[in-house]
Amino acid sequence: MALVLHAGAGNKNACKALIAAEYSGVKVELVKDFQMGVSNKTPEFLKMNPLGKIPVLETPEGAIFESNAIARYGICMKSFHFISIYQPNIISYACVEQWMDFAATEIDAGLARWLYPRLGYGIPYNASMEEFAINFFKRSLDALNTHLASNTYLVGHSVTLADIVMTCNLYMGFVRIMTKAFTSAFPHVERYFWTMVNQPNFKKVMGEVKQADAVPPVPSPKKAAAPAKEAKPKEVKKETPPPAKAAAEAVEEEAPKPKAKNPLDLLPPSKMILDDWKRLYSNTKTNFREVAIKGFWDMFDPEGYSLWFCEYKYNEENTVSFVTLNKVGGFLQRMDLARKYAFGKMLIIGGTPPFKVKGLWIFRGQEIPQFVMDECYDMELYNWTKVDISDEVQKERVNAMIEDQEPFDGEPLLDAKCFK
Ligand SMILES: N[C@@H](CCC(=O)N[C@@H](CS)C(=O)NCC(=O)O)C(=O)O
Repeated sequence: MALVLHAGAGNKNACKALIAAEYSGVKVELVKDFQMGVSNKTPEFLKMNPLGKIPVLETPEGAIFESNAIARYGICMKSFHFISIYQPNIISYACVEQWMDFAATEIDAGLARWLYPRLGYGIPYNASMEEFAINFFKRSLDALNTHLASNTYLVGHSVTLADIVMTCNLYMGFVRIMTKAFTSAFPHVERYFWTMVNQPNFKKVMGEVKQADAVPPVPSPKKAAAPAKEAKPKEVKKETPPPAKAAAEAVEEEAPKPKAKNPLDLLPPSKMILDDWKRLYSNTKTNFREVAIKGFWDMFDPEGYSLWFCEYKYNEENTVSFVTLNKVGGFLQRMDLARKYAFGKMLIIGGTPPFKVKGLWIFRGQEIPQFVMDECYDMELYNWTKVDISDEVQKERVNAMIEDQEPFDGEPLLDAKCFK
């Protein structure tokens, strides 16, 4: 009779048990009609795992939770597989345990610190914490990469339980957040991962695995968990809904309200038409100084618009180039709400880390619009200084930023992004 595994299909922790079962020949079946957030919160389920987490394996002698323990159980039920998959001596056995612990505490935990805030799971997103999480995770991947440079499998010369656990933990990273641009720095981990997921026993459970082609965007702060002081009493009493329901509710909460007029539309008309400037900027391909920069100052209306320099407050944390670029890209996406009232240039500066992020913005009005400060949380990650256009040095800095002048502040540009 098959043992029943309580989990949804595709759960990477459940995959450990299912793949281990494929290797050992133990029959394990997924429970029917499992519903995350519902099935694992019933009194019967909580008797099996008081944490209410999946997976749980029901056996004739009682239930087991913790995916590694379940996978071990599945393997140990067939003693000859215990030998082959755990290796035949104490040191190899210890090495299998070592890599299983490494997979849990370094790979899985490290990945969760990076991925979960982006998915809006519990940990709130924070740019500097993300930087830390990625560096922590890369250190673990580096160690794994070094080991795999001279080993096909984690222990010995065939698949062990350590490979099953490690691959399932890496799986979540490869499919959700670790793009090719990220994993190419760890070629032996890549080779190992793709070799493992293409083993027939893995493939039966995981199917065709497709690597993430983009890092999930940072959730908007509105959708992320609100701080306790902002929670309304009515909402506090509500039972936490399952993720799908929570997502549906979030959409409902954001139903469009009647739009109030933007105060910037009530300002006295300006002779500067921002769209004309954006067009000129985009269409000027040669003689940029003479055409675009000159045209900018001819058009610029210092009464209707203001110019601002910004500088990222935590430049010393910009140690990973693609994370820095993503951070700036995300900022520009979130500025979409200001497209009618703003133009911006963001320079990512430096030939080696840490990269410096500096920008120039034109905003309608004499202040940074309040709705931008309120709605785009990136704004507070930067120091903002109003440009004094009577100062020729500052004016020249504006020109250099519009033009992507290189070197900038004595350093090469990693990239320059434009908001228009
Ligand atoms: N260390 C546990 C982790 C289990 C776990 O975090 N399960 C998640 C799904 S992957 C869960 O059930 N979450 C539901 C909850 O937190 O209520 C294991 O390896 O089994």
